[in-house]
Amino acid sequence: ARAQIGVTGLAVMGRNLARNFARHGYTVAVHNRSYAKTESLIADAGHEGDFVASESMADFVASLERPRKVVVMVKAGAATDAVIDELVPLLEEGDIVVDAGNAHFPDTIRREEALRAKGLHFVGTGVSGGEEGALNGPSIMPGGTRESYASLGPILEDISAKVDGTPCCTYVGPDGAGHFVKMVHNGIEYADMQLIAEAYDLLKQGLGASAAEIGQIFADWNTGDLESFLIEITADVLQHVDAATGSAFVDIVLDQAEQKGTGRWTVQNGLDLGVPITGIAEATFARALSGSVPQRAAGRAALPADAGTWEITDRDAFIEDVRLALYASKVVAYSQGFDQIAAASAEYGWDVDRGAMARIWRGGCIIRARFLNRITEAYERDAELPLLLADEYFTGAVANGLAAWRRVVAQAALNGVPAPAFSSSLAYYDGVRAERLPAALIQAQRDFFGAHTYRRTDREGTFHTEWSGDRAEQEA
Ligand code: NBP
Repeated sequence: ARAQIGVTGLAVMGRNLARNFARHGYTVAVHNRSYAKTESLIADAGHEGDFVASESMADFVASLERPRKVVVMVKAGAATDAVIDELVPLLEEGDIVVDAGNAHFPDTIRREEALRAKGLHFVGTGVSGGEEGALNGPSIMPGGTRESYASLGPILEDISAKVDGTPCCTYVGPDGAGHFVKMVHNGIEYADMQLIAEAYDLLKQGLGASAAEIGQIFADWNTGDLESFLIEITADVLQHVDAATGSAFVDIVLDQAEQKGTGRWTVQNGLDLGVPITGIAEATFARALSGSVPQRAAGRAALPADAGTWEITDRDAFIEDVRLALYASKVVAYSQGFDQIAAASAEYGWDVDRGAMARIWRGGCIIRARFLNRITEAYERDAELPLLLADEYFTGAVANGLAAWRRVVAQAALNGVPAPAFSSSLAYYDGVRAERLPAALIQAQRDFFGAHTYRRTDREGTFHTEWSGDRAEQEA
């Protein structure tokens, strides 16, 4: 037994993670259900480091130093359970099983409990950054016990992305916390992508600009507050020309967005916890609308094009308005996502450090961005910050763009351009800062038809009005 870490599941992600470990000087045990992938890894990358290849799971486990550290990188769901079932009888007390796939956090809670009962550590770990990140340094979000992190953490930190010398990996919290945070990361990614897509559409329709021209605008934006991986690749994609037709690449791609499900999980959990993650929800529904083919055909045929026509006199001012609206909407989407982490942390007893999450997302992952530093700083000022938007930096940043944000949302509505994430973010902003909400009327209605009771602004207690009788009020 000489390998310090093992990886089972050698499709794109596992293969690249194994190479990343090896390139950092670790002896890596490698295994895959079908041996061909193991052989191909050794043939292609065997020279990059010290690999111990095994055809059987038993040999793979035997090749690991104790306490064994086994990274499982297979398709999330039933495959993960199948691999765990095969592994567990071969392991001994104190060994660590790391699930680095995209598991749904309730599954991770279940698996952690089952393995803990057998004296094993189960570390549900979010890994972001796609295949490129897995090879060159991903953002890593490990859950599980602090005890397991003591020996596993330094290895994961070693292979993670680094920003200013700081690893993009830290202990997240017990059982499902790591996979939960990865799920919210993906939800925020959905919101960020949708906001960028809406900004592109507004520039396209408002200015009649070409994809390449808009690509140049995004490239300019990437030198300021919006600097991020997603803005950078957007500029790149928009400037790409399709070889077959000579058209802008984006113009030949079918406009039906797909999803693998992490956005849906995030929204479902937002509903479960009662956290208004409207940006993520709108982004998920926008993908669903894009894929609603018969509905779109019926809508195009039957719904009149009544909208106005754009009249933009100052091109540069409009571009700056869209940039400010994008930044403000993005702040809202992130604020909502961090709210969801806080709510889940309280609900499931995880004690997640939100500032640390922003820190480990600065590199390696899809939502890496300059602006995450601002989030870390906000939670350094106040670790219990109830609303990220209310931090002094973000209030300033949003106030600076507020008039522009309102103009952009209004123009989108007047000109019939769907901007669900821009407009719902603005509605959230106005809702969360409102002195008084019409929720008072909702409560009155609920008491009227269902005797659901209400509280009063002027005294303590719960009350019900006899709506069908004399309308006297009783204390409930
Ligand atoms: P896939 O998600 O495509 O899974 C393929 C791997 O799962 C192969 O090694 C396959 O073995 C193995 N596998 C399956 Br399928 N069923 C199995 C079973 N019953 N028993 C044992 N092994 C089984 O691979 P991936 O794209 O590398 O992703 C791996 C994980 O990483 C997933 O959970 C994914 O959600 C997550 N993730 C992916 C990305 C990304 O950018 N792709 C990013 C972040 C996280 P075989 O070779 O024998 O068929």
